[in-house]
Amino acid sequence: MSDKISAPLPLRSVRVSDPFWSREMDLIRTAVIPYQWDALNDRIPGAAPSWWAHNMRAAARAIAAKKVGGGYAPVQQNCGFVVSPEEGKPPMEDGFYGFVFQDSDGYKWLEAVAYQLTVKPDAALQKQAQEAVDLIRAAQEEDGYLNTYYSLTGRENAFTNLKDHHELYCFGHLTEAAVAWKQATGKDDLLDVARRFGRCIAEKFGPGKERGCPGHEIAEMALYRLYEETGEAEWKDLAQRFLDVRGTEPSTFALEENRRLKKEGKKELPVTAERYRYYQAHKPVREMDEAVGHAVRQMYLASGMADEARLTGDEAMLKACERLWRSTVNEKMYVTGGVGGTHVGEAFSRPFDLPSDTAYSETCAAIGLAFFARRMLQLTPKAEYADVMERALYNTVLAGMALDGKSFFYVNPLEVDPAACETDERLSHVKPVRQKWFGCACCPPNIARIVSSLGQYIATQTEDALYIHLYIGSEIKATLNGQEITLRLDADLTNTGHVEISVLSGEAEGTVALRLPGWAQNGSAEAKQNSRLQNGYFHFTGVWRAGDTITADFPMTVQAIAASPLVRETSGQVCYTRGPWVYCAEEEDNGKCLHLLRACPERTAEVQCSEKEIDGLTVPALTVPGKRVTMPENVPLYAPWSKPQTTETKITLIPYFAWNNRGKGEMRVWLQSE
Ligand code: FUB
Ligand code: ZN
Repeated sequence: MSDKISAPLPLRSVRVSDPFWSREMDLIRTAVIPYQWDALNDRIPGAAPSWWAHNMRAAARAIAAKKVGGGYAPVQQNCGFVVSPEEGKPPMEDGFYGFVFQDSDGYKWLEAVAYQLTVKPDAALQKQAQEAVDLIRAAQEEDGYLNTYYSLTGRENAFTNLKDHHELYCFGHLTEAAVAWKQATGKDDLLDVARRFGRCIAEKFGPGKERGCPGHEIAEMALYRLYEETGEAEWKDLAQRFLDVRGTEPSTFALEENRRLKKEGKKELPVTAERYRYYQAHKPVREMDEAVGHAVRQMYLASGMADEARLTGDEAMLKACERLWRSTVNEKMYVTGGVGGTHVGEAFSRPFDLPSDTAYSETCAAIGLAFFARRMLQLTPKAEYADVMERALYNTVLAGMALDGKSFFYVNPLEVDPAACETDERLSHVKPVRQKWFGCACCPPNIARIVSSLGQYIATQTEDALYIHLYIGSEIKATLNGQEITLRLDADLTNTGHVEISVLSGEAEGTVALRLPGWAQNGSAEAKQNSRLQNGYFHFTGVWRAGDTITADFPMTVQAIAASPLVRETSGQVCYTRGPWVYCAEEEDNGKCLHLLRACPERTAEVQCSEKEIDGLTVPALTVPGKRVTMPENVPLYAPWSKPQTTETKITLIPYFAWNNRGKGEMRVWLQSE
């Protein structure tokens, strides 16, 4: 295990001032959070209903009236089915609606609010969030159980379907929110709710009790976080228990399925683990070597595993994390930092199966990849982890939200033809425009929470070293060998690639390490100390005093990128990147039929960088040389081959995150090359 285990700085120690990212964070505070609160309360006309506040209130009423589970009994459902009010009838006051994991949406919202309050206190926002906290508290049962689905539909069925029914997932999100709320406000109210639910869960599935583990992971990393916040070992023990049970035989998922089958008088299933690959429960976690199954779950599991490796020094777990990392980023990650090649089960596909148009690349999965990357960085500060984290954050995560913060993508394809996705069943998961909300709205509040906690991704520190991972302008209070210094980080990753770090106050001895980004291998960094390049970080060691500076230059060269020849879908295609940004072509700039464009990546001298305004935001755009295949009139479906006729053209590219902010149209990340 590396002796360089690092921790993110407390959120309030990193004040983001970067023009680009502060706009994103402000947008979340001023537009996204109020919008999402309205969504959770079903007040957005024309948007899919959330039912979050409805379910919470209904559960709170049922609990107050001691009528748990009395109101409404929907047919037995899987997580894939949503309960809606009966056609033409208003919702029942005591009915549960939505997906079984609907509770989690509000928890994520609350977590985002807590981060925002940490960096910028706001009494009105805190009051609103307190309403949500009070509502959640009221929806908790006497024994600590908290899940509106089961409280409203039949508590006696609680914990009978861990595989699909997400109780432990909701607990995980509740816990993440509770820790963030405690850190923001100093209040224990939500933390106590999480603890009480945690104890109710541990009572049933804790060490020495019934074997069980989450069907959708997140509880693992949330429990480690609760342990780190409170120092209470019971949470670490429960997280470990979940990790240890996962993938062992007899499979707990098979056992619970068998209990249901037996009740129905049906034939029971073999209790082997292999059948639960989709849930990452096909083998013991320390033996895992390939990213498989549902992509968000896989990323969340890997994050929890990395926490376990970090907090317990478990070498076998670390090795498993490294293998999962290699599988993810070497074989299964989109150039945009998205993961999940297939919509069938929102899942990882086989290695190198990365189709552009049918891609799933769920926003939450890219967020999960950023979680995993940050944790791998904490274990070992290697630039490649930060490269991937940056790729996910700057591209797929941001693409998940419109520039005005009021509509969202769940699926993030790399090629869109609106006419195709509006008519072709195989593309029914791909939306050509962002949506106001979703029946399954996991992604929008997930974006809100990760962007609001951006400070946790910029830097991490050990006892004697501060690692700068992301070049996002900010003021950072760090501690080196017990002494505090305040640094200012200025960075321009939209134009020059110039970075400056200056010590504003304090004096401390130790190392300040700067990442050499994968996209700027000829970059340089200078300070009064000599630097040592290790694992892709320039290490500057010495005494730091006010006025000291480090300057770095990371050339923002435009790069033409090809995928491995093993990726069938992008064979012969090229995509452009510049710094952390991945680019795409849109119909708005380049006309229809983007598949007829031919990029000319060898003509590098003709590439131009410029600025473009998109919905009020100035983004760095590119113009690259290319050709357009001409289409003669009345061309038959088949004709004798002849060299395609082309005309010279300039292809305009914009950063992928900003696509679809100028109306509906075609989009392509990968262009055919000449
Ligand atoms: O199942 C909960 C969340 O909903 C998952 O993380 C997403 O993939 C969506 O299925
Ligand atoms: Zn999602």
